Amino acid sequence: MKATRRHFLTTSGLAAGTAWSASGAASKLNVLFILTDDQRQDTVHARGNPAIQTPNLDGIVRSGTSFVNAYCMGGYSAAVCLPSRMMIHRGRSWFSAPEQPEGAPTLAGSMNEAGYVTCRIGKRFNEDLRSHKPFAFNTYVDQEMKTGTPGKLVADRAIEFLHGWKKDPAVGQGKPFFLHLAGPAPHDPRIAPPEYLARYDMNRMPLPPNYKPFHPFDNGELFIRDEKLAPWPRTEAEIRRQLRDYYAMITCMDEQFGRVFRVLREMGEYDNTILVFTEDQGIAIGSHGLMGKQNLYEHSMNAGITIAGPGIPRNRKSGAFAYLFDIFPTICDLVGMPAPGSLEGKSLLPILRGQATGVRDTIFLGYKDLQRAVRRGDWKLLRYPKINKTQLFDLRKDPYETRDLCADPHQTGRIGELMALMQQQQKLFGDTAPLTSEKPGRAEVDLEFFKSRQ
Ligand SMILES: [Ca+2]
Repeated sequence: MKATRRHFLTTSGLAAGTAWSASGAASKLNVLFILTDDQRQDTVHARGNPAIQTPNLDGIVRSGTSFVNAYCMGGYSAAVCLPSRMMIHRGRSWFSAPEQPEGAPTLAGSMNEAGYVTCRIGKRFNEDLRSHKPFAFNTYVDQEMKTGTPGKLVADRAIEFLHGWKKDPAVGQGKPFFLHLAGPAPHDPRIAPPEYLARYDMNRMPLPPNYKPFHPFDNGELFIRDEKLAPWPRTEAEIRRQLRDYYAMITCMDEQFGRVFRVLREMGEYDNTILVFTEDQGIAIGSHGLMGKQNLYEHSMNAGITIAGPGIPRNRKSGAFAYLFDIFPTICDLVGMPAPGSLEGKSLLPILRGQATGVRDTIFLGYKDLQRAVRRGDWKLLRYPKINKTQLFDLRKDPYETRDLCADPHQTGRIGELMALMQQQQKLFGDTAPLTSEKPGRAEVDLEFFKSRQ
């Protein structure tokens, strides 16, 4: 382990002043990049949720550094998975990522250039298909939903690849691997084998602290597909049942990742591998009376990024702001490969090295032309342009966003400053959506309003 660490520090970008060698693979370390689907940041035991069992993901969290203020920036589509994954693989915001010309940089393309054997195993639907093309190996596993065992098909194919990489020169080519696992779990339909369902008592599943029977105003997307996964009012019993299914699915998926880690250990490659674990975005499941991810609350857009590997600080949390599209340049930096200069993402390596406490001071979020949010420090402002509504939360005192401070006269100045910051961020990312409507829609809703749409 000591030798591995020394090797890493002298061959990768983690060592200050180490130049990337253009002669081939800059580092002999492998990279395993796990991207889960619709997994809330708080559904990992080691991230502070005692109610869920995730021993294998816990292992990554305990052996690495977790960025707890990382975000999916939002998206132009109700299938937020698609823009989220496009941002990750193109290293750009959702405003500019779709306009990139054919041949523009992708994470897999950069890893090919860095001398890696690139392999992706994951879903096809709601993915950025163009970013799949540069992978040397790509396997679609959408049929995993039909097996009834979340994560199994991804793990089976990953293990097949790893054996091939080790034993078959045509696959391994004497190069380190970049293995990207992007399966469809724990996205709905939420199916888990009975033994995993049995691990959770439906009647004792903790409700989210911001649970509500229905969302208190019209955010513009109250009846999209995800929101129809439970009737109105959202009852405590229904939310507990859905959380039971969700947690069971995550525990099952976690055990499948454990199979992959076991193979890596048996091959002697685990300590020689950088692990990156994140989710494409979160989901509501009862929080704020919502079910889906078509909103900008923390439970939906906050996504943890955990990075573990030789030389990376262990069992550490960083509060630094990050976007998921920072992963692309960060991985490049970790393997000592210069990131393409055109990316909007920023490398988090200076934070991992302890040379910086942050690389961004603002987080800007958006969903279609219906919602915008900005965060600076602990303050988060959300804006709903179609109804001219604003919310202000102090995330330090109110991490679950339950006390809107917009009507507080002491906050008038802060609201003005954050609205100006939002406009500045719009300019920065090329977002032209209006923040105000001349003829705003009706904001008020009640239970009858929801029932009439059921
Ligand atoms: Ca997703």
